[in-house]
Amino acid sequence: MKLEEKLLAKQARVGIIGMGYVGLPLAVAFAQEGYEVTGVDLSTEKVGMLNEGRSYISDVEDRDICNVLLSGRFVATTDFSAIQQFDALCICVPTPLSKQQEPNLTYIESVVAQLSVYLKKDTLVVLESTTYPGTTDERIAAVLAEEGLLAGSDYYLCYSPERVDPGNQTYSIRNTPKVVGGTTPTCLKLGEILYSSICERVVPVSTTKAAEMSKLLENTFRSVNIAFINEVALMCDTLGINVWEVIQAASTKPFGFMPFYPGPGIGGHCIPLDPMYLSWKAKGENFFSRFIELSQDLNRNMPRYIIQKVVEVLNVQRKSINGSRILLLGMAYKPNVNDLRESPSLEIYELLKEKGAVLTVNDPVCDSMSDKHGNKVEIERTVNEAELSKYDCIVFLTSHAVYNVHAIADSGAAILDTRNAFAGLKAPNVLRIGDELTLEQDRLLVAL
Ligand code: SAJ
Repeated sequence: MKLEEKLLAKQARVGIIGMGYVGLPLAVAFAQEGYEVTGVDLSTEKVGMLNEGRSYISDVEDRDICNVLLSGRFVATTDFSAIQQFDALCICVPTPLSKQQEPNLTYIESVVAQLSVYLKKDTLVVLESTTYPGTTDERIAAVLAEEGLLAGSDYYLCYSPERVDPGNQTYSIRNTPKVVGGTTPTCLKLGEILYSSICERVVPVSTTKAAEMSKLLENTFRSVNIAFINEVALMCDTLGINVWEVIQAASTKPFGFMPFYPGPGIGGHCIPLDPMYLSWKAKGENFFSRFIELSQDLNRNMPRYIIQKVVEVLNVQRKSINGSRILLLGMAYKPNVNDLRESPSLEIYELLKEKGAVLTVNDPVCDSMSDKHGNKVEIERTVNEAELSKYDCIVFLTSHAVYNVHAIADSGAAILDTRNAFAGLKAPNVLRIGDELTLEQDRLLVAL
């Protein structure tokens, strides 16, 4: 049976390389659709958990894995030679940045090395990892061509960006449109057939570069707009205007405006990193993206702004950071996800620690944390509301749904709200970023 027929009949054997927040949901989706799926990962621990029906990804339930295991449609392995059995495979490995803020494609390169050994003829290969325009052509097609494997005739090659939004309860793989670019028209057609089985809408584009660029546009759009609203927050702080009120008012415009919100910085493995892939590639062609560099600078300096606000909150109480008891609420990079990667909360922790603060770290969703030296940091998993008044400052960093902001505000402790989570509460002891502090100082002093 030809590959196209196998894909249409869902008799193709599908391999997903990289069992992370992108690969695991994808593997489960294909298995639930009836394909025989093998998840390949370097981690024996992850593979072991998966084959025992246990998930380590917030958006994938244990029962989802158990069901596809029991149906015989899913198995996980660390053995990359399994590649030789696949009719189609999706590469969902990390694309981090180096210390010099340059693309680190070592994970992709090691998978391509395995492909050159095990790739079966006529297999469809799809790269999903977020990367700079040209990666699929230069780092997969060109490398395999040196081994005599020609994309479009010996195998088929596409790029299709992942659009996973961890914690999003509305959008899943099925109802999120899927962009696909192929190295040749036949490659594209096969990619469309594969993804049409699990996505309601597949969006074909002319080349793999266009698909790679579309993903970076999506994420750079977010990074630049978040940086802009962070700058507006600093401006409002200086002008004595409440930025949150201003955003709410601007959001009433039914067209031509899209709200973004200030915060303590940006985290996750996408928004802080992906724009640097684009600016690095552009720089290689002597194009310097000032927008991307500026937005990175603004976003990465927000933790220092938060420290400055903590100083102001303590100063009202005639206290210094050194020796003050400070509680950090929310270490995850965004609400309701067990993920600390690039979280600005981590930098705020380090900056306050350097200044001698006596820190308590709280996060009901994240189960473990290390400091920049790799030392384990105890995480308080619940909020002991009776004890909150002992803190000189509470810094609210991540709006986990389980936090009871009313009870936290009622503690009477000085609270620095970096997410406008306490909006609407008449609590003089709560001070917001991007708002006038001086007006609040008197009220805070009175409240304390
Ligand atoms: N953030 C703000 N202000 C905002 C929005 C976000 O400070 O107005 C911060 C968040 O707190 C977080 C960071 O930016 O620390 C990233 O936020 P995010 O919502 O983009 O979270 P991610 O990185 O998990 O999810 C993103 C996708 N998010 C959405 O589409 C809403 C999307 O940007 C990417 O498709 C996806 O990661 C990915 O994997 O590339």
